[in-house]
Amino acid sequence: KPMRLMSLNALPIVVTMAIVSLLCLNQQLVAQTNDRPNIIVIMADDLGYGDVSCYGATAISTPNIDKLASEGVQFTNGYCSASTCTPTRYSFLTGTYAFRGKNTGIAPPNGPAIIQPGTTTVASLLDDAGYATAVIGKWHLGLGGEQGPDWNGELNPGPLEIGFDTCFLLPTTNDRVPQVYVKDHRVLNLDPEDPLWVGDKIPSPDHPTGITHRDSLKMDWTHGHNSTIHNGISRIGFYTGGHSARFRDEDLADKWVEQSNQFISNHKDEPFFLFFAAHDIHVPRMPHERFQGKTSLGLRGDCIMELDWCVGELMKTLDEQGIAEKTLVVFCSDNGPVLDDGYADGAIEKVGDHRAGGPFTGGKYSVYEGGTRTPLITRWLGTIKPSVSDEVVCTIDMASSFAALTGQELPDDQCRDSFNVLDCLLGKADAEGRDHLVQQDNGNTGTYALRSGRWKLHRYDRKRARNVVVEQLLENTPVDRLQLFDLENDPSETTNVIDQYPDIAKRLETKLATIIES
Ligand code: NG6
Ligand code: CA
Repeated sequence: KPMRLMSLNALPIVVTMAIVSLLCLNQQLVAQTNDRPNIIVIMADDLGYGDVSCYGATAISTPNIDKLASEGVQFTNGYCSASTCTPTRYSFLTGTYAFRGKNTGIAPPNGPAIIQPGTTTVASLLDDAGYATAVIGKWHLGLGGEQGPDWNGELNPGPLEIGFDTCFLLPTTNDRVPQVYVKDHRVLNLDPEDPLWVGDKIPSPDHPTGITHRDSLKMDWTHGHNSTIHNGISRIGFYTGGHSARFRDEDLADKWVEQSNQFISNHKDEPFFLFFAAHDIHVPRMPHERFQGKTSLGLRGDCIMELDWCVGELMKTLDEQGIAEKTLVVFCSDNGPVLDDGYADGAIEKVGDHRAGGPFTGGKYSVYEGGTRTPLITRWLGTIKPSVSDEVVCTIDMASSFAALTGQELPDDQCRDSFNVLDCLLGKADAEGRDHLVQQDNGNTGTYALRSGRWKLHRYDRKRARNVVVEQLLENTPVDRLQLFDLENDPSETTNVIDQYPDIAKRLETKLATIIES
């Protein structure tokens, strides 16, 4: 009896203790979730190492990107994995080298989805970790099943099938048709009475192209880009219809910022992941009127200014929402620079002393450093100590690093080329980056480079390399099949030292072949 009384007396205490411990557990969970920062990856398009002022540009000023760098880690050995868009984006999202995937080269206007549903991606792993996930901006990774995008129906699979909760996209790049937004699975504002047709043949004589109506263009083409005209600019590929869905090039950046700010504000109380895929500074370079003519570098410089403005706007939103200290921001580029990429926009004529690739040789389309060594900055106010890092990190490493940051396990067969360089990204002292990195130009072309410490081996499958000298018209320069450079003494890759160091070249050649074949 006394026992029973005691236990009855103890009951409220037990219940209270249970409630208290449940509350604590709950608080712990909440704390854990709060510890996980929001993540914004801002990926610029075709932005070179030397194109922003914190990386040495003097002909142009990029105050917002510079501020990001001064508040975070500025990498001097930051890379994207390829020197063209689609393979870098593929690798960034999947943590896998693009040469391992099928059809990972520059995607055409009607290209099907390249990343298959079920693949682990940066988005899917953050989705699993409880993040709200969005991609806003340029996609260029294909949409739809094997037949390609059903522009008037459901665009599936796409980002939503690989981990994004929502998307607001330009389907490819803006030099490719069509100029419409895709929101989730549909073309936005499409009038069913005026269906959108995208194809590879001239649709009708009354549909102007850059060849038939060249005089009417507001920006002339120089190579390619002479098919359907929209907004006074002829593009790659043909299309008709979908007029109510079409946008103006000049409004793209504003749209990305507006959509992003909305997403950030809607999700400010939960962890979110935003992939802000800018179109700047890809061709056609047609920034908003308020940026046109504002730099000495012509439209290419004006687009850099517009990109910098976007960065500033996003950071302002984080401040306004009071979440700047809860947000890890990564700024990067998808490949190195190119001046004339098919339109007469004055980029070469106005370049002056500006070196878009900084001290490096080559740019977009090339495996010289300028093709893949690009601005890379991380900022997490209050957590990251501002610094400059010489460690080697790559956009392909975001998958493993974000998995580590959010406590996600990666399946063994996924994200296999992604290294966990989280400590480097967070600017921790003594953190070590990658000891090697494969660079490629496009899809599965067979042209690669392997950086291993101070050494870099180029391996070409053809006799010429593209865009070695960025300040000239795109040219193909003769190259030897194998070249070795000593980045420590020759960061600009001017002198092939393969004859002096045959053993090192052999070691790197074998290592490269092993990675490619593994
Ligand atoms: C090339 C285009 C170039 C650009 C590039 C893709 C021609 C002659 N050149 O084929 O203008 O669109 O593809 O750029 O059409 S990327 O940054 O999206 O990879
Ligand atoms: Ca690009």
